[in-house]
Amino acid sequence: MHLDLLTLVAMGSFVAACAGAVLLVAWFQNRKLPALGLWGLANIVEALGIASLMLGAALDEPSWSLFGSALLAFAPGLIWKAARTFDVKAAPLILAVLGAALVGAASMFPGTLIAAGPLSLAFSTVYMLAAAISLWLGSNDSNEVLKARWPIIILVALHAAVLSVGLYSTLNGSVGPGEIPPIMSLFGFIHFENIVFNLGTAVFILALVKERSEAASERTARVDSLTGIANRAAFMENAGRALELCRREKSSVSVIMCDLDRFKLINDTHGHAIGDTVIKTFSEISTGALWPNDLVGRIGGEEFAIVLPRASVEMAQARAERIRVDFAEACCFVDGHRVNATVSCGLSVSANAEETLSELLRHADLALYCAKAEGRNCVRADNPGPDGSERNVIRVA
Ligand code: GH3
Ligand code: MG
Ligand code: MG
Repeated sequence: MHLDLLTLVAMGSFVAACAGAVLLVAWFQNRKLPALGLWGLANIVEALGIASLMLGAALDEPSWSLFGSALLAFAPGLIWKAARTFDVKAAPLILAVLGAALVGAASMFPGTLIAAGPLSLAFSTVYMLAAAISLWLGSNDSNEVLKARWPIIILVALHAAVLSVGLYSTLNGSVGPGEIPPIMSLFGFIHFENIVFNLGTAVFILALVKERSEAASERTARVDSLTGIANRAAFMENAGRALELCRREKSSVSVIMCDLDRFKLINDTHGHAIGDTVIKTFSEISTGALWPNDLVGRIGGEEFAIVLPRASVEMAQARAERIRVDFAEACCFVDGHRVNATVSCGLSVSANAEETLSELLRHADLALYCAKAEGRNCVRADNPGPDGSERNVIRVA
């Protein structure tokens, strides 16, 4: 089968239209992903642009060629907008349309119609470069690592490079007006790369969106919705890792269990909304008292656990005491209600982190039980006996 450049160009238009349709369907299914819609629209605009150029050449009608060149400058503008929208950055439509508008405007003057093609290529190169840079800058966000971002950055940057080579060759006059270059030429390669670009970016933008939504669901599954801190599962996982680190370092580790006092009564007296505010206030106070490697999690309704790596018993006691006092002060009044909420804390310490997390939590729980039994609003520490076997609970405050 003999493949000529015109057939390859027509295939490029068809592939762009198909890729655009797939992305638009994906966007219709989830309207919260505007980047997909914009990228799909860009592909459709490009398909129409190529078709218009071909029509212009076939009919020898310059207005179709001009329209095609303008569309081919608009499509990369939309890709730039899509890339920025994906990272929630501003991308005014006027800037995305600017290239197409200037291509159209520049061709209005007598004798300048010939400039439409190169000008369109120049804008396309700039938009692609800007899109690649924007996607690359987005990868610096340490809260979100998306593997599928890199193939897109590479494809977009490569496309910008190929377009710039096309622009250079066009300006160099390597192809005369109206002349169709052979398939085995630079222009054949450019159109082939265009097909790879449209197919590749469509696949990877879908993968990127999927990766982001999966990462978001995973984050949501690990965070307590009321307080925004780690939930039980995430806390246990993180705490297990922190404990393992302390064990390897043979450093001490402390665990504090906190349980809000007579919380059922607070709910019954002041309502569930006030109860929720009290829980949120406790989470804010305990988070504020943490040092960089400390961990806190909501492990039950009104129960929280804290892990303090490398903390001695004195340090853990001081931290628990500070949380207790600050919380009692903050929750004296809540939204105009005299709530007088307090918290009881139990803590356990392991000198070289040899105990398991569940053992440490159990010992902290025993100390917490004593704090409750001894009147609440206090801190008790579970203390290993001198030989590490016998344990007794000591009064802290
Ligand atoms: P104690 O001092 O012995 O700990 O008594 P308590 O009343 O705090 O303990 P209890 O276990 O009897 O009650 C806990 C209450 O916490 C019961 C439950 O309705 C309430 N609770 C659990 N989760 C939430 C929540 O998300 N919001 C609110 N407002 N209340 C909650
Ligand atoms: Mg409880
Ligand atoms: Mg309680």
